[in-house]
Order: sequence, then structure tokens, then C-alpha cells
Amino acid sequence: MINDQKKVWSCNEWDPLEEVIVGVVDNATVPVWSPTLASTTPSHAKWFFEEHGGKPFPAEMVEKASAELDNLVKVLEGLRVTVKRPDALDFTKSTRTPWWDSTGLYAAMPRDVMMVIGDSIIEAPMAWQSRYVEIYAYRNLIEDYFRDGAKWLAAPKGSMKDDFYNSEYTPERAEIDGVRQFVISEKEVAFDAADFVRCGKDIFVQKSNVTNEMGIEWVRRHIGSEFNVHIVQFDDEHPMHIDTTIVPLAPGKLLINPSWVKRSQIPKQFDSWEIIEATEPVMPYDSALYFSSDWLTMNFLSVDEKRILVEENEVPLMDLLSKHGFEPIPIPFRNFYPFGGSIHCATADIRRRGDLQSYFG
Ligand code: DAV
Repeated sequence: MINDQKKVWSCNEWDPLEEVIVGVVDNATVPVWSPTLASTTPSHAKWFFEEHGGKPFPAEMVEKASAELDNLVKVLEGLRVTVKRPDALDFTKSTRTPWWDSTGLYAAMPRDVMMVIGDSIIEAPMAWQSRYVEIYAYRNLIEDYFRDGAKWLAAPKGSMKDDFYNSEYTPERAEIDGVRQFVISEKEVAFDAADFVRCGKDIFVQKSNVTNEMGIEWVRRHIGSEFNVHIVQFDDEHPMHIDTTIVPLAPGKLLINPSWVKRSQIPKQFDSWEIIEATEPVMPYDSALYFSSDWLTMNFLSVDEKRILVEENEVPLMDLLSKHGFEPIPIPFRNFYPFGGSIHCATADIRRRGDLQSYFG
């Protein structure tokens, strides 16, 4: 079997997980408020960025989230998954380019900055100035994977100059005459890896406030002709990352966010799949969700086709998954939510056992 010899190999979201990167929140720094942040963060969270922008996240938040990440590592290792952690750069330090300078963010969300497709590691160029150097937190790991035989592609990083951003954009004008607007332009290549979802030879991606068509086209041309890249669009008016919108659970089973996904918007590839509507989030939206919607409910990690690591408070979702034959494993992760993601965001697949296949007819 080809993939048994490969150190880096992953083609979908559900094959048996053998190696994964788990993020760290050490040195996490709150970004300074900007139009790019306004495009995706809830308006109730602006105070947090105004108060803490450019400074480290409050120590208590970091401590609690860090303990949950460490516990996730233990749980994964107990399931015999190899876990690697990135380096915590000093994200309070400014990145200075000829055009702007910005403090950093964190190395908490490996899902955003890189993805494994087959035996290739793909580095995302990102779209926020605060995330310009984030990939360097993962470079020691990536260099090791490269030495071990992985392919390694880094997408061209844009200048992220002011004119890359759409100055007309406001969250209130996220749709004009039925056409979705985004805070980034098509001027240079931009994407976050978390806007892509892998289903073997078919990869689904949304345009978002961090991913543009040029970025999608870059991925399409570089991953090779055996893959089909499909652009999808749903009703999330402030899209950033697809992993709270559609989540393939196993061949033939797709979980959707019922408030953003209309049946007619589901790509035709899934016509013969069972569509499962996620339960409403249990966490109130006005609580400490500074970067995301409350649909982090769906942002879980599959260990294999049955077992799924789910935040322990998301009981209705776990009941739903159990009803459909899955085995949810509850873990505490609520204190990580304020950093903008849940278990899926906090991880990046490095190796899943299984072949590259087509799951659609
Ligand atoms: O639902 O606001 C959050 C996903 C973060 N990676 C949302 C998207």
C-alpha cells in the first residue's frame, strides 16, 4: 500500500488518523482592530480588540486553553495518534514590510495555515497581515516532514498592501444585489487552508473573506490533475473557513449547518449522500466568541469513520452523531473557543491511513 510508506499522507477528513499537529496558545497576541477583522468577527466582540489589540491574550485565557490543548494531546496519544506541536513564536513582535507593520496572532490553528493533500504539504499564503509569518511556527516540523519525503508547496504570499483589501467593504454590505462581497480583492493570491474540505479526489472550497478565486486557482493548478476542486457558496454572509458549514463524516454522510446551508446549495456530488442537519449550538452567541460564530459546535475532529472528538458540552450534537452510528468522544474544549475555533481548527492532519479514492459515483 503506497501510503503505508509515507510519513505525510491524508486525503479526507475521516480515514484513521495516525499523526496530527495540535496548536499552541503560548504567546498568542490579540490583533489590532481592522476592516479585515470586522469582516468576520462578531460585532459584539469589537471591545475585546479595542482593549487588547497588539497585546498578549489575557494570561488566564491562555492558561485555560493551554490545559485543554494539552489534554487533547493526551487523548489523541491514548488513541495511538502521534502528535506534534508547533513552536510558539513571539507574536507580540511586529512584522515589518516596506508597506505596513503588524503584530502577530498565534500558532493555535494549524488547520488555517497548512493542509495535507495526498503526500503534499501546502502552505497557505493567508490574508491577514497579523498572520504573515505564522507559518514559521510550523517550519521545523515541515522541514522534518520534507526530509522524510513529503512534497512541500508554499503558495505565493501577497504583499497585503492596503490596495489588496476592498475599501468599499463593510459587514453591512456583505451582499449587494444578491452578489456576495468580500473584504479581500482578486489582486493577489490569497487563501486560508481551512476554507478547503477534502473528500478524496474531490475537494470543496468556498470563496471567503480570506480566500479568493486566484488562491483557489493556485491550489487547483498545483495539486495535480487527479483532483477536482469545486467552488461552493452558502448563506454564511461573513465566511471565513468552511469547517463550521459542511463537514463530511464518512463516505455517504455529510453534516451541514442548517442555518447557512440550503439543500439547493449542496453540491450535486453529494446527491446520493445522507445529509444530516447539525443541532443548534449550545453555547450562547453573546459569550466569549471573539473571532467566530457559535457554530464551532461542528468544528470537531474525526479519529476514524466512527470515532469523533467533540466538545463535551455539545450534548445534542453528540446524541445526533450517536443516533447515526458514530461514537463521539467528549473532551473539554470550551476555553479554547474564544481563540476562534474548536478541535478541527486546533489540529492539522499529517497522516491518515487510506487510499486516494473518489467517493462520488
Ligand atoms: O463559524 O465563524 C469559524 C471557523 C474558524 N476556523 C465561524 C467559522
